[in-house]
Amino acid sequence: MHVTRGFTGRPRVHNPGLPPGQYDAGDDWPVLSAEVTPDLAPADWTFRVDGLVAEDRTWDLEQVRRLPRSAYEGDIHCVTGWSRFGVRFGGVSLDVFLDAVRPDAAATHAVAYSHTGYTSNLPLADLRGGRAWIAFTHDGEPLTAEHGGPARLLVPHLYFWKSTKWIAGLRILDHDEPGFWEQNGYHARGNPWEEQRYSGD
Ligand SMILES: Nc1nc2c(c(=O)[nH]1)N[C@H]1C(S)=C(S)[C@@H](COP(=O)(O)O)O[C@H]1N2
Ligand SMILES: [Mo]
Repeated sequence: MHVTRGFTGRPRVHNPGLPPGQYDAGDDWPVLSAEVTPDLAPADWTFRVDGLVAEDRTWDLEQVRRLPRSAYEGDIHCVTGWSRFGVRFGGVSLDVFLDAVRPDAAATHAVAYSHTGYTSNLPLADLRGGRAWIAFTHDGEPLTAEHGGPARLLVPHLYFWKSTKWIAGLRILDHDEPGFWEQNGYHARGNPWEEQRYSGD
C-alpha cells in the first residue's frame, strides 16, 4: 500500500524527512530556553539590522506586519534530538529586511541577538533566498511568549538553536563570530542533514 504524508499525518517510523540522529516529536512542541521567558509586550518589540550595511534600520511590530508576508510550512530540528513536521509559521522573509539595509559587499556573516541577551551566528547566505524569516505567527495565531513571541528568527534548514527567540536584531559582519551555544562547543553552521551538532562535526 502506498502511504502518502497527509496534511496532518505524521509518520512515526522510517521518515525520510528525518535528519540523521533525530526523532519525530509528533505534536509536542518542547520549549527550549537557556533564559527566563521575557515579558515583552508587542509594543516594546523592535527589530534592528546594523553593522556592515549601507543604512541601519529599526522596525517595530506594526511596521513589520505591514511588510509583504510569507509563510513557512515544514520541519524544524532541535540539536537535542527532536524534530517536528509540518510546522506552520507566518512572518516576513529576511530578504525583505536585508534588501532594505543593503549589506556591504564584504559582509559574510550575521550575529542574531535577542531582547534577552541570547545570540547565534549565521552565514549571511543562510539568511537569504527565502529560507529565513522574522516569524510572528504559529498555526495562524500570535507566537506565544515561551516560543519567542512577539517575534523570533526562523531558520528551519539549520538546527533550531539558530532560530533566536525574542529577536532584537542582526549585526552584519565580515567574519564569523560565535554566539551563545557556539561559544559553548556547538557547530558554527549547524546543518542537521550533515549532523553538524558540535564544533568539529
Ligand atoms: N533568545 C533565545 N532564543 C533561543 C533559545 C534561547 O535560549 N534564547 N534557545 C534556542 C534553542 S536551543 C532552541 S532548540 C529553540 C527552541 O525553540 P522553542 O522553545 O520554540 O521550541 O530556540 C532557540 N532560540
Ligand atoms: Mo535546541
